[in-house]
Amino acid sequence: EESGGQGVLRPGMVLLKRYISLGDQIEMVKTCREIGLGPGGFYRPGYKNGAKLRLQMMCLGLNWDPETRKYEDQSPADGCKPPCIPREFNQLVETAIQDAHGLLGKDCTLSNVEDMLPAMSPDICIVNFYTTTGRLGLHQDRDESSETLDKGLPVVSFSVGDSAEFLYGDQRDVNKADKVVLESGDVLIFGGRSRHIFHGVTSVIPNSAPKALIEETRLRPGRLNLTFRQY
Ligand code: AKG
Repeated sequence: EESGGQGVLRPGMVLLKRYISLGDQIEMVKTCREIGLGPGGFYRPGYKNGAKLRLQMMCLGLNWDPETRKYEDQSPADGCKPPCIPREFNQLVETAIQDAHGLLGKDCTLSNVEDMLPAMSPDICIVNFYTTTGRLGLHQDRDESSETLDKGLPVVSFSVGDSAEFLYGDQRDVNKADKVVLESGDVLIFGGRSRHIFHGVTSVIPNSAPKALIEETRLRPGRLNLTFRQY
């Protein structure tokens, strides 16, 4: 089933369409490129079975290793400490959660929006770059602390560049999953009762990035995705 637009996609899951300004998207690309070329920067991670992920990744704050499924203090690619999360990224995450609360609050049957979608202070940012052939299979984000998972502290995801088809659902079954297109500037938040959803990226849509973004940044064809979590 395909979902179109802005709003509450399911309990605890909110999509803010075209939320990040073009100026902020441009800064985000430039900042990620600069950090990504340095120590603890982009690399092509692998799973335990030896298969490589179909994307480039770097972790900020803490390193998450898809091979061990653990958070650690150094990147497995070069042994360096993960770079810090830029302050302006975290500020954007905080205001996005507040604006999501504003949306949830419009539904007057909800007495406390924080029960539906708890607030969080990110200490981890995973930056993924997908080329136009990139993808990511359905999975759950469940390697954070049991406190975070029990409380349903949200994952906040920024999309920049080419659009992507994003699947989400209660089971690891693409046929039972819902689909939404994530475009450049979109912010997706999933916490509360949606914290454990299966989710993944089935395809990146070529030539769908805003022209001005490409002109200003010379971003390669593909999609940059930043997910923020609290360990
Ligand atoms: C993850 O990093 O866990 C993701 O699922 C990324 C999803 C996306 O690229 O939109």
